[in-house]
Amino acid sequence: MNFQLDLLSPEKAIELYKAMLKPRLIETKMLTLLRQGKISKWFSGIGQEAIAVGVTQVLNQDEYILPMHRNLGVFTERKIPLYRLFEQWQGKANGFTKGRDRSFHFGTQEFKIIGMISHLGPQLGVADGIALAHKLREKNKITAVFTGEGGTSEGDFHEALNVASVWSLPVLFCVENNGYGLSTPTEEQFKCEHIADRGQAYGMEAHIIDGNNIVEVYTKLNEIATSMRENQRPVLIEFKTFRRRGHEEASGTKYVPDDLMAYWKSKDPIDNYEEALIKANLLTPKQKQEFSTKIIKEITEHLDIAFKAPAISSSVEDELADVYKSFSLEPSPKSEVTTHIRFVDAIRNSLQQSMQKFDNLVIMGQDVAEYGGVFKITEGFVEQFGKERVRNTPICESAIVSAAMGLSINGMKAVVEMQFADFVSSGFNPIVNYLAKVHYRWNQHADVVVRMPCGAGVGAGPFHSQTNEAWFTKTPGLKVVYPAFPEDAKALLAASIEDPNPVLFFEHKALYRSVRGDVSENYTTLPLGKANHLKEGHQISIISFGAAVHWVLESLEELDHVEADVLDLRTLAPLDEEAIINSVKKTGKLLIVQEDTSFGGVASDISALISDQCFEYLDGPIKIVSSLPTPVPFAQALETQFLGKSRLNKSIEDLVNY
Ligand SMILES: Cc1ncc(C[n+]2csc(CCOP(=O)(O)OP(=O)(O)O)c2C)c(N)n1
Repeated sequence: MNFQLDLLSPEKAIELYKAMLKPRLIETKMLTLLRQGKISKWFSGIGQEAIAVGVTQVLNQDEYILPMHRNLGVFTERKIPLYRLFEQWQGKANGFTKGRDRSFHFGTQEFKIIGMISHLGPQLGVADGIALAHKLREKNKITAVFTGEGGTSEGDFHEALNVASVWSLPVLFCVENNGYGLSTPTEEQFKCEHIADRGQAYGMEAHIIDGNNIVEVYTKLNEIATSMRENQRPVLIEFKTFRRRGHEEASGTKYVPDDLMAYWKSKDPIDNYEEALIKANLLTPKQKQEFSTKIIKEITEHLDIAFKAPAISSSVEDELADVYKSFSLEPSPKSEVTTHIRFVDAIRNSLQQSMQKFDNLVIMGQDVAEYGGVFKITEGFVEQFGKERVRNTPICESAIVSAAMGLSINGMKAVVEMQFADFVSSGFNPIVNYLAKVHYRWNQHADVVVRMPCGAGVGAGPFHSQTNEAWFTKTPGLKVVYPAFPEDAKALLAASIEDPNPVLFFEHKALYRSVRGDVSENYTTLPLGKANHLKEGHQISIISFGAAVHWVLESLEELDHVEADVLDLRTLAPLDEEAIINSVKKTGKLLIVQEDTSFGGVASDISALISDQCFEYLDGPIKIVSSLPTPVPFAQALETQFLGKSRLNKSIEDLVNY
C-alpha cells in the first residue's frame, strides 16, 4: 500500500497511528469479554478503523458526527473516557442509555455524537436537520454521517441525499462499502458500479476513497471538509473497505470466499501503516510497544471502573419519568378579546403567533411556502417569516421527520405539516422509532409537532380520509392531541409547539371550514392531557374526540330527553383518565364515540380502563360507536354507511334504556 507520508507532519503521522491503534486494542479486548459472556453483543470494525478515525479527525470538536455500529474510532477520537463506553456496553446505570439501549445505540450532546437507531437509514435525515440548523444560524459547520453500503438501499438514504442537495446542506455522507450487508454481497445490494456514482443523480459532488489508507482518508477529507465549510454543499464519499469479521460476532463469515478475506487481511489499515511508518523512520518497534502498553493499561483501568460499577436497578417510577422530557407549561390564558373564526383560521392564527414567539421555529411540508399548503393554512407565511423558516419540502416524509429531529438536536423547534394524515405512513419509521424513543433512550428531546389533517366525511376515499391516531397512541413517547373546537385547536397547538416532546396534532379536515367559534385574539395555551367537560348529565357518559364530538352534540339536540355527561378528550396521549373515571362513576353507563374503526382503537382502551377501574359502578355494558372495519370508501352513500354517526342516535337510546 502506498502512504503519502510527506503530506503529513511527523506528529500527525504518529497521532493517526495511535488513533487507529486504540479502537483496535479495545476491540481485541471486547472480543475476549464477549467470549467470556461479559458483554452481550459486538459489531466489529476491525479493518475499518482508518475511516472512523480519519473522518472524526477532520471535524472540529463542535461539529456533529453520526456514527454507525462499526465506528468505535469516532467515540475514541471524541475522547470519551473509556469507562463510560464500557459501562454503556455493560448496561450499567452510568452508561449513556442507563441500560435502556445496547452497544453503540446512543448519542451524547457532550461529545456531539448522535448515535444510530437499529433501522440504519433515519440518521441520514437527522444529519440534514442538524446541518440545516447550522445553516439557518449562519454557522459554517459541517455534519458527518455514516452508513454502510447495505443501508444505501433504504429509501431514507435517497431521501436524505436528495434533501441535502436541494437545500445545499453541508453534510458529509460517508458510505463504508465493506463488501457485505450481513451476508448479502454488494452485487445483490445495488447494480451501479460504485455507490459514489449515485452522487451525480442527486446533483452532488462524490468521491471514492481507499478506506484502508489513513493518509488518503485524512488528507482528502481535510480538503473536502474545509471547502464544504466555505462553500456549503453536501458531499458523498464512498470508502472502499472490507468487513473482516461477522456482521456481529455470533454470525461468522462462512459466506466470504477465503481468497477475498486473505486479500483484505493483507490490506489491513494498521499493519500496513505501521510498516510504512517504521520504514520512514517515523516509528520504532520500541515506540510501537510503548504505545500499545499505554493503551492496554488505560483499557484495563477503565474496565476495572466499569466492572466495579453496581448492576443496574431502577424503579417503575424512574422508568416512566423518562419517557417524556419533563415540561411545565407557562400559563397563557384566554384573552377577553375574541373573534368568531373558523377552525382552520384558529390553527393558522396559532401557528402564526408561535412563529412570532419562537424565532427558532421552522415549518416544513409539501407546498407550505408560497402556495400556502393545500388547506392554505400557511398562506402569506413566506412573506412574513421568510423562505428559510417556511420550507417547501420534496415528497419525502421520512427524511423530513428525521430532519425535524435533527433540528431539535441542534436547538431548534419544528412543525412538520403532513399534507394529509394518511401520508404519515411514509414517515412512520422515524416517528415511532426515533422521535418517540429518543428521550427514554439517551435523554434527548424531540421538539417536533407533526400536523395531521385527517378524517372522513369529505368524499376523499381510502387515502385521504383516515383518522389514524391509534397508529401513534400505541407508542410510548409520543403525545397525541385531537381538538374539536377552534379555541382548543388554537391553544393546544401553541402548547404542543411549546412542549419539547414529539406531538402528533390531529386536525379534522371536515371541521376546518364548517365549525366556527370565539377564539382568543392573543397568544393562548391550554395544558395537554386535560379533557373538556362539555355537558353535565346523569343518565350516561359519552366520551368522544375530534369530529365525533360534533356528532354527539347534534344527536343530543335531536334526543333532547337524554341527559348525558359529555366529555371531549382533546388529548389522547396522555389521556385524562381521571376525568373519564369521574364521569362514569357519576352516570354508571359509558358510550365511547370515535370516527376510527374499533379494533385496537382509543375507544377499546378506554373501555378496558373503565372495566378495570369502574366495574362496580357500571349499570350497563360499555358501548362503542365507531366506523365499519373497512377502508374509508369514497362514494357518499358508502361513506355515510361506514361512519358511526348514522348509528349514534340508536346507540344512545339503547344504552339510556338498558
Ligand atoms: C430497517 C432494517 N432492516 C434490516 C436490519 C437488519 N440489519 C442490521 S445491520 C444489517 C446490514 C447492514 O449492512 P451495511 O449497511 O452494509 O452495514 P455493515 O453492517 O456492513 O457495516 C442488517 C440487514 C435493520 N437493522 N434495519
